[in-house]
Amino acid sequence: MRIVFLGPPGAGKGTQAQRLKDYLGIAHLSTGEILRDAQDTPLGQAAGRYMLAGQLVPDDIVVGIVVERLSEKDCERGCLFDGFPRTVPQAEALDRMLAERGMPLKLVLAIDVPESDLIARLSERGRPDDDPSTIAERFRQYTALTQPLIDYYRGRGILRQIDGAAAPNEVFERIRNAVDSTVSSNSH
Ligand code: B4P
Repeated sequence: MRIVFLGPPGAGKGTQAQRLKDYLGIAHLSTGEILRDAQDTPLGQAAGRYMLAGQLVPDDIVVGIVVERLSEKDCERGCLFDGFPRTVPQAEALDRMLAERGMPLKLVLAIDVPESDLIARLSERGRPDDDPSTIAERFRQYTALTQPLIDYYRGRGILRQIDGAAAPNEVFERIRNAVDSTVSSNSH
């Protein structure tokens, strides 16, 4: 099973991907986490400058990371893409990578949360890229570059929108229902 988590900054992609990974027993690929873990390397330092400015890291850097991670053994059984793709060129690159492996994308979960809730969540978390002006830039980048992916995947019939404005356990129940119904319709 290949699943993408889409959503604005702070929608809970990382929070829910952790739970779904445990539920399905498949690999979890978070580009944000990989980039943060690489902060002591030249690549991580280059990426960190974009992240601290609230901007997306260039597509070639991110796609390179995903190509490498996807070739690891644990991704053979399936993978949750958390925060990737975030641009149309990244989505096209993912299509090519999965086609080469004969592993089509089955489901895209788009988590919706009102912007006022997102600002409150991120301000509370307090990561270095969670200060007010950086948050504002991250929202601008999301609207301009990532939101078009909603239509990209809706057109394929694999998009499910999830209301993410609830407690994490409740949001997970909604996600689990969407995943279970996709699994059962794929098995027919
Ligand atoms: P990410 O690491 O993907 O992070 P995010 O969008 O900030 O957060 P996420 O939606 O995962 O929210 P979380 O569960 O943590 O990206 C960070 C940066 O990396 C990007 O800005 C970009 O610069 C770069 N990057 C990553 N991928 C990239 C790509 N593909 N291309 C280019 N650049 C890329 O939740 C947030 C907070 O809310 C937490 O404190 C959590 O505890 C809380 N929370 C979660 N669910 C909640 C709920 N239901 N109710 C209340 N609080 C909740």
